[in-house]
Amino acid sequence: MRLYSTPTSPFARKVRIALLEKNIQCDIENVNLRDPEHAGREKNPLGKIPVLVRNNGEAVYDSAVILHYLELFHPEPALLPGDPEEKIRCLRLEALADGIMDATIAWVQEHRHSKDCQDLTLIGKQRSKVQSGLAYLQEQSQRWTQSSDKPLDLGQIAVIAAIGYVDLRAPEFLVPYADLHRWYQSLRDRPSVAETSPQ
Ligand SMILES: N[C@@H](CCC(=O)N[C@@H](CS)C(=O)NCC(=O)O)C(=O)O
Repeated sequence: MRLYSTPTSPFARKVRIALLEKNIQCDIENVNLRDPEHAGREKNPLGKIPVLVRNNGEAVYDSAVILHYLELFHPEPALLPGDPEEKIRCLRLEALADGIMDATIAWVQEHRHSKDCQDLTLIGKQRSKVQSGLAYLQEQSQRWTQSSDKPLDLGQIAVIAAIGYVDLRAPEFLVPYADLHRWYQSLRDRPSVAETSPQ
């Protein structure tokens, strides 16, 4: 299998953490998203990464579908709870974390424009999505205990990727959420988290 990725993509990080947690061998190919001809583009008509190319050549995207694929075809260790209620909570957490990533990316892209070209309404709107998402995660994180021998669940994997990305691009956003940041830091040395840390 081959994963088209970038070193900083939080969506690709979700997949990279899951691959490591499940101990699945996969070639990682970093692409340059600024290159209109990048290798992942022909595999996904949207031109987005991550894209996982299976051994039979078939492409799987987006990150949520890739995680689903890994769970179906490489079920051990399970990243989703068996109980239906817990499973939906876990998938909802993934959706929230993905939303935080989307809003952070939109905020970063707008913020990169020169000051006189920035859409301040958009910046404010995206920032507030990130903040309310983080506030909810902070509340949830009180219930998350993690031991190094227990696999992460899929929701937590997505949350790690989201917090790591906010920490990379706008660390000041995390300041009001010290407990959440502490939870993230407590996982820093876990191999799947350490090896995928965005540089
Ligand atoms: N919903 C998608 C989002 C993927 C995404 O936004 N990827 C970004 C990199 S973090 C990308 O490829 N951007 C390039 C583009 O939009 O052309 C997923 O979960 O995989």
